[in-house]
Amino acid sequence: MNTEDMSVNPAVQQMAEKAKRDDVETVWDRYEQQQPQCGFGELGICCRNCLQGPCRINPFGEPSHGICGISADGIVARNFLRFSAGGAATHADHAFETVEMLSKTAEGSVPYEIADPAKLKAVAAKLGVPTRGKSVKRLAADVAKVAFEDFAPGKETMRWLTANAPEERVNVWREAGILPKDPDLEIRRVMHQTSMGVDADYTNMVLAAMKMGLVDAYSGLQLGCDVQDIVFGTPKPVKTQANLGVLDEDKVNIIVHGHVPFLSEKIVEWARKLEGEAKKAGAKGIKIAGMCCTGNEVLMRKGIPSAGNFLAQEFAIITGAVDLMVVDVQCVMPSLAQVASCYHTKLVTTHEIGKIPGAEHMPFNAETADEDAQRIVRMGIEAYKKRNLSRVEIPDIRQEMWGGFSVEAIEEIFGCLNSDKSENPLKPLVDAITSGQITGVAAVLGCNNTRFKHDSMITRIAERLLQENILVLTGGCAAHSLGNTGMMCPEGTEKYAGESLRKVLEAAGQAAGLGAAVPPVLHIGSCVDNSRVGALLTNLAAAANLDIKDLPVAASAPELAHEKSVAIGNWCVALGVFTHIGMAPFVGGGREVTRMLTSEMEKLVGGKYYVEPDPDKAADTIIAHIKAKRSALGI
Ligand code: NFS
Ligand code: SF4
Repeated sequence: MNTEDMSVNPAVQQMAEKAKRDDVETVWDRYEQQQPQCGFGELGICCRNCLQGPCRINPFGEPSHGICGISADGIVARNFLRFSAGGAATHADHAFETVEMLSKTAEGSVPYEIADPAKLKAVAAKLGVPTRGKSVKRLAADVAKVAFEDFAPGKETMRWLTANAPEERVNVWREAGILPKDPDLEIRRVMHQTSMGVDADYTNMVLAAMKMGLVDAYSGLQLGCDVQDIVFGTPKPVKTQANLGVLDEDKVNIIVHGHVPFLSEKIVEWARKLEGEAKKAGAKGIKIAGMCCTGNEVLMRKGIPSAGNFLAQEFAIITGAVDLMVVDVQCVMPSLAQVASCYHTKLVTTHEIGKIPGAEHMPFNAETADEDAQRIVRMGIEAYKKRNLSRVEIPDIRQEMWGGFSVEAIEEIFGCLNSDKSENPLKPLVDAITSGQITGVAAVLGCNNTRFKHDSMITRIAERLLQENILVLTGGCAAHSLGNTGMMCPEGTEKYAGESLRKVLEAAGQAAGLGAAVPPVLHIGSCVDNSRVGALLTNLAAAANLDIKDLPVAASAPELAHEKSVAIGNWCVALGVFTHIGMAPFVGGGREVTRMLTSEMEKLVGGKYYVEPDPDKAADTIIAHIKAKRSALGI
């Protein structure tokens, strides 16, 4: 494959050339080896849920049923539901880990502190946990207890759901029968429901998939994000840099990759403390760069530069300048061990469920977080000494990028435009939308996927939306893509935003004392932080006195790949949001399932999926949707 066809990012293209010269196999070589990919799988009409299979359906005739008698729609819905449960499980498990950490932090048995007592109080207040007269640690323990109860049986639904979702939505979900009881029960139930000889009713299973979206959102995203803000701080606007050029030839380069920030925060801390040792080893210091969602976490709170996203991970190592890459869970390519073995790079796995043959496994424990992080940073310094300078080539490409746009930060910034400070802080944003200065709000989120030229869909769609004066929120891998293009800094406002959007962003930047315009694409964080999109839409709807489903807003995961992105998509639909995805999540072989997801759901919950692999067509439709919502509101 031509390197220009792999990515729109010139730094990745340059490294793809180097990979060829260095004779390193990459994701794109394996992609080609997989062609043509199985058509049955792509349509979602193969089943191996029992040992009589695998069964597959002929989309054009016979066989039209599996051996047990299940229909194409039944198989498709069952696969889609299991896929959604996979996503919900990863986020719920991630969040559970953060709650364990919060509880241990409150006990004082781990070397972490509550960085944001104000957020702790705000979370407690929204849960109805009394705060008065309690010490920070006592309150943290009480909040952790409520969180643990959310995983336990015996209630109508999770407290994190009722505390965060608008009441109107909770009623809609109850009515539709998709209100989840607790994450562990619901995920277990889906495994049961989708086993052979249980559910054959596609409607029932599509609804259960929506329920998985709510599990994902409120026992995963919102819970994880709240706890991480409490322990590490709620993000505030921060300026940093993006792209492979952030790696530093003169320093020990350590990349933090994965998802759970407890490890990466400690690595950042110890990299600073061990600078002296790096200097003794002949380096000018230690450079930490972030990858994927862990990268977003440390970018949002610590201003750590972004090295890249999912499809850039191998190419970072191919620079020959990465001394150590440390990973935990999710979206870590097993191929990293192979790529690292072609250079001096040390690959370290740290999580008991995320081991990779060929990598060094160094268990990371909360109790010994400081010792573990020190050891890992020192391993990086050791590896630096073995760096082969003749193999080093760092693309001279980096871009200013801003992050840190939590809902709190967004409200603070736009609230500065209020002349009466007692007004709702989102009123200026609502006014700008009502007057048409801002056409609407769209969240461009999600992964990379080898089905698309790396970052091409994400960047083109965002560019088109900005031209139409639509304010863009981003997170996950999409944030790295848009950061690299320069859409996430004040110059991006000048270059990419439509005129009336630009004026609002300039005024807000000035009023808030940022010293520059607010970027037109706001970085809300990792994929767990997608809860911030839900929270912002909830607050916007409240400020406008409307339901979310009536707002001129949309969501898009143009290059979705992971099961998580589908679980999140299901939540967006259930929230009442028009949700674009770049490909059908293996449901094309079920005509009725497809119809439900892309049309029927709208009648039930107000949102629906829209599938379109062409970025310009997708942008046209998203823009038309937002404009139609405006007309319906008479604005
Ligand atoms: Ni989100 Fe983060 Fe990226 Fe997709 Fe993976 S890193 S949690 S799943 S690939 S955006
Ligand atoms: Fe075939 Fe039914 Fe078994 Fe699936 S569950 S493999 S369709 S017999």
